[in-house]
Amino acid sequence: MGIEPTRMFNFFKSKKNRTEEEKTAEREEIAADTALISRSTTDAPKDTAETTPDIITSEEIREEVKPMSFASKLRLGLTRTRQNLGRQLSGLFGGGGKIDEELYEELETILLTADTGVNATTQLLEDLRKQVKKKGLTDATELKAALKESLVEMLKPLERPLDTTANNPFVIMITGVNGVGKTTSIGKLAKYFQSQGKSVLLAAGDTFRAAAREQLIAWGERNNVTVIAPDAGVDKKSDPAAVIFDAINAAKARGIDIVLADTAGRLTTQLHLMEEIKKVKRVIGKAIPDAPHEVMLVLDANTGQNAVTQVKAFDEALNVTGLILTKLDGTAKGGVVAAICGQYPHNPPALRFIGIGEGVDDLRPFSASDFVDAMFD
Ligand SMILES: Nc1nc2c(ncn2[C@@H]2O[C@H](COP(=O)(O)OP(=O)(O)OP(=O)(O)O)[C@@H](O)[C@H]2O)c(=O)[nH]1
Ligand SMILES: [Mg+2]
Repeated sequence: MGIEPTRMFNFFKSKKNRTEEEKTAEREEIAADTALISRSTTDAPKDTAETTPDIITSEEIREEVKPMSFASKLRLGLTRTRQNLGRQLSGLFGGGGKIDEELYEELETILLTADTGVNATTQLLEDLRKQVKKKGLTDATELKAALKESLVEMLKPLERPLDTTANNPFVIMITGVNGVGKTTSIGKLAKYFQSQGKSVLLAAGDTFRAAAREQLIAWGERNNVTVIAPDAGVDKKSDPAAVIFDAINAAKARGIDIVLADTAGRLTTQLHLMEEIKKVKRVIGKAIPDAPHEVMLVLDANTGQNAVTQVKAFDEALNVTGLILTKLDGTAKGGVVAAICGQYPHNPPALRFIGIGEGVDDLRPFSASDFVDAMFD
């Protein structure tokens, strides 16, 4: 947005052709303002010398600037989930009392509001009832520990870290709906694999948005990683499958360990785009017969129950092997992790990583017990 040429001209003209009268008026105005400012500073109470200055010890400063551990960050990130769930559970269990049907019913409502989903909630309550019977629990205060135990047990099957050692290059195809954090997660993953001594190559397979290419190249530069991207000067949109195919061949030639292939965001209802992503997968298989070795679906924790629907639709189209759950920082919907288990009670897809911030280090392998600890007070 710029100033229109005519308006700009008038502005200069008016500045230049002001009368002496106008100039004097302006000088007086400025002088009045200055007097007001100096008066307000001289009139200020002189109590600054009498108050004791804040003393901050160097230890406190060091504590303040110390990089936070991932566990503390996870705890901080899940504050809203914890406040939502924890406060209600404390209200329910804290005062003690009998374990009766009314209590189970209230617990059911609390779990559902934390986006745990119907299936997972039913499963959790069943497990809790079993524990109460087996351990002979009688008081409500004992239920919190029991619920934590049930949750850890439920989430444990999600905890299956990604093993990339079986293939070289190991090809990871990233997919998901728009804006969930695919490209950001690729940047974080590049750093993660590099820290394990692995070489990484990025494939800019999101040829839909012009900015996507630049975004990935920026990540590549920051991490000192090669990015295979379509030529910026080409008008016609490049075929994402072809870009990723070239990237895999480049990785083979260079002896790279990991290929991270970005793709454009798409809604599961956009059938032509779902067909396109299936084609991307097929073409990857032409570069290396058993590739992609991981089809990673990125989910935004803020979408709550919708994330479960996305897992189902992408799994049907692509056979998803792993998940990344992003933006757990600042959401009250952390219970969605349990909802995913509820959808796949026997064999849930592996939750490989969780994202708890926009920084390059804000991605870590999922741990069920750390997660549940961070969810509760
Ligand atoms: N707070 C927070 N923000 C995140 C996290 N992961 C990604 N983001 C932000 O989410 C926004 C979208 O991220 P992208 O990586 O561009 O998402 P995308 O899925 O590649 O988007 P499209 O390519 O447009 O579909 C950016 O502002 C990221 O910084 C996270 O774990 N926490
Ligand atoms: Mg992207």
